Amino acid sequence: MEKEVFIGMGSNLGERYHFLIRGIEVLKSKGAQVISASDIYETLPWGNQAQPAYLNAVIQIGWEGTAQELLEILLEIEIQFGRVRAEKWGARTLDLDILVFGNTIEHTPSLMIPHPEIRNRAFVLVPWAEITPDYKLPGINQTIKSLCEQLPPEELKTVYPSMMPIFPDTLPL
Ligand code: PH2
Ligand code: MG
Ligand code: MG
Repeated sequence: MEKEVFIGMGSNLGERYHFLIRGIEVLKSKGAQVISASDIYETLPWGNQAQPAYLNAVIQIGWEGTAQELLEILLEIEIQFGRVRAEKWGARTLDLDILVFGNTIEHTPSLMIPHPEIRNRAFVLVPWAEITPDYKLPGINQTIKSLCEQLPPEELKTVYPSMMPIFPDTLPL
């Protein structure tokens, strides 16, 4: 049965916009059914602040396979777009995180779903609230909109709407 999955996308190196758009296209070619996509936001780096600003977005997809299969495909796509893992929370060309996978709750070293940091991150909650504000996180009886409203104001200030459309007619590259 097809699972409803949310994916957080981020890029802060090179052709950031291109990486997000192409990332979605490659994901589609691997069998993901793209249901909706947020706008793209420009966000200040969270964690290690000595790195360039990010572009972030959240997409909602339908996925027939397992979470492990999806995870492997996301890692493949990250590598295809030149990602090199040097340090935790370091700069990256493309980061694709499974935020939620159906109703699955799994906390193993290779897979943590729902993603444990969702509640603290404006760069995830703000784009997400745009596409499915009333969606309730599995295991937590709270909507995305309400989690967003609970973010500290200084955290909300790290997220700026970007002028970039997520589905342009022509790609920049
Ligand atoms: N991702 C991180 C670390 N810090 N900051 C922003 N603004 N956006 C991100 O996607 C991001 C981050 C690790 O995955
Ligand atoms: Mg990641
Ligand atoms: Mg991440």
